[in-house]
Amino acid sequence: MAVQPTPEDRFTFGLWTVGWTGNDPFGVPTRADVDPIEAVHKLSEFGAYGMTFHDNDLIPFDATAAERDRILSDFKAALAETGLQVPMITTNLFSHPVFKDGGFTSNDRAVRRFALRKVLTNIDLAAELGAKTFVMWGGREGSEYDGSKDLAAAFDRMKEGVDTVAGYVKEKGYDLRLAIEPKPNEPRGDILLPTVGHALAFIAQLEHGDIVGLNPETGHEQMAGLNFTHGIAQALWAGKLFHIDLNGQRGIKYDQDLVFGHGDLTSAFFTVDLLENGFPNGGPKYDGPRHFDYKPSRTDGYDGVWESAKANMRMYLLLKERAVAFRADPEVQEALKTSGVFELGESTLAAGESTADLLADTASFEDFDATKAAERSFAFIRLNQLALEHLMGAR
Ligand code: XLS
Ligand code: MG
Ligand code: MG
Repeated sequence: MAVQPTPEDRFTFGLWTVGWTGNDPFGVPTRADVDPIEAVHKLSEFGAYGMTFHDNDLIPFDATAAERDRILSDFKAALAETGLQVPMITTNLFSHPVFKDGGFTSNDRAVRRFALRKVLTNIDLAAELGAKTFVMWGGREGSEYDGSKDLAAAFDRMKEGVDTVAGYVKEKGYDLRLAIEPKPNEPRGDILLPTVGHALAFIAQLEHGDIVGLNPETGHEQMAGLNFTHGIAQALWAGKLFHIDLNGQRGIKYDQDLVFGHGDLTSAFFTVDLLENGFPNGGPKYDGPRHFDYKPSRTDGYDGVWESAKANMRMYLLLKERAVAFRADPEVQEALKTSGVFELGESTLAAGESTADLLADTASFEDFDATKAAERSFAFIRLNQLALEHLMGAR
């Protein structure tokens, strides 16, 4: 089937995705470094909307000010030439050995101050490039041994760090929001803010939580055995789905970062259904970039790298086509109705009904026939079969 991505689809890629050279804990790189300028041209040629990056994907950790300026000016020239946008940037607080015990929550205060300075510099760069989202993935904010961290102090320092950065964004008047990216483990044994739920609860404790939301990643929730679509649904419902990292994962294991849809395909279908069609009873919808955070397998050369970039967009567009057809199918609408999906959109108490009114309503309890109500078949299997048939192109 012919699908052609265009910038209107708002597909974006991390420079570190197509730029991953294949090094893993057991092996050295299998590919040469990618030239960021070439990556800009390739992605734009394929129909992507934008590119994202960690500061050090583009600018080496130890670059001089002059080197930094030259790299940025070449990069900006490539962006201007292609029209590719930079809607998000993020900071590398995990590669350099100085961050081996974390950035914002390192036990070493001098490291924490250095990490904060690194992030604040990068916030200025985000604003300069017109990014609207600043992702914060705390890959090294965690531990291997429970006794090595005062966890309450670690949460205090994490809060202090995020609030300092958010306060700086406000002080500068930047049109930028922060998005925390949860992950349960890897590279640390356990990472703080391991899931969407933990991160949402953390944001509620912040002073500047109004401009702090989430950047959930498909595989990160699935590494914990959790349902990614449920995770982004709760973030959306809370008004906190600021950005999204789409990829593929097969069950509870290391972070596979497969092409989107190459992991749990059924889950990917429902993710796209939610992103494109929204909740069946209405409600908040995601309108940000569709950002791919994947790793082209180290078995592949650059032919495979570029093909895999296209594959992410193609998988998304094919799933979108299937998800739109699913919702438009009159049989599906009928099945949704039979299953009570629209009934769930009705408030449980009537408009203006008080708790006293409910207590006085004998039909709701004293005269309620629980045995009869229990006989209802929700017909969820038929509904799911319809979804899978649409997904398989059988309808
Ligand atoms: C790693 C994360 C990382 C973030 C950005 O697992 O997915 O790539 O998205 O730092
Ligand atoms: Mg990942
Ligand atoms: Mg990610």
